[in-house]
Amino acid sequence: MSITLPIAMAAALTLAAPADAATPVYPDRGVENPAVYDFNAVSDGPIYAYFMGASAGFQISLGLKVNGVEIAQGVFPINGLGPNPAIYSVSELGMARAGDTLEFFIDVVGGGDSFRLSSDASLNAGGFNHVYSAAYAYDPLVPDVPAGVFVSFEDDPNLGDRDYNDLTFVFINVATERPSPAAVPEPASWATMLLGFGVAGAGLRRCRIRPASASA
Ligand SMILES: [Ca+2]
Ligand SMILES: [Ca+2]
Repeated sequence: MSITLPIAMAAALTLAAPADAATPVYPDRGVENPAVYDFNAVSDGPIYAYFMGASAGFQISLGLKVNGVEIAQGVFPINGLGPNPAIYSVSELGMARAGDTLEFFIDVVGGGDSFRLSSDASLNAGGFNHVYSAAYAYDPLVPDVPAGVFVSFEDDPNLGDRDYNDLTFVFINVATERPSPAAVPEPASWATMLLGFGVAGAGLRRCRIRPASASA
């Protein structure tokens, strides 16, 4: 795609990611994605969603459940539910703690029906898998979006074309696998870490004290 595209043509493509960006693409179009993802929070803090584009005719928005509790819905509405979001724009979906179970979902209005499709296939009609996920590496062509977890949705309730590109995001502070028990630090590592925290804490205390003594 050339950068000399007429402005009108470029404007019509604003919801689609540029072809030269390093956005993952579902490799087996036409086949249900067999991969199952265990989405969970990496650390205590906010979950961010970057909007990476849409290829959908339905009205769709994004939502999130943390440990089964809905904390966001109606985010990034497209196709008439609200003003279409700017590509690569970001939204804070809410807070989670390390290891919390995350369920992303889309609410869809279209085809004379409205329904919710979850990243947890067991919650979907027919048990269909409606998401594809892959690691997203930082792309210098897309400087607004940090490295994270790419997730794209298939919005057809019966899976339809299985292109898994109908609504696409990069999520931050999200992992697709729980850390294995083997990844828990050994006691010696804990001791080192705690020592590190102690040093960091002492540093923080010094930082807090310094302005007070300077102003005295
Ligand atoms: Ca599709
Ligand atoms: Ca599509």
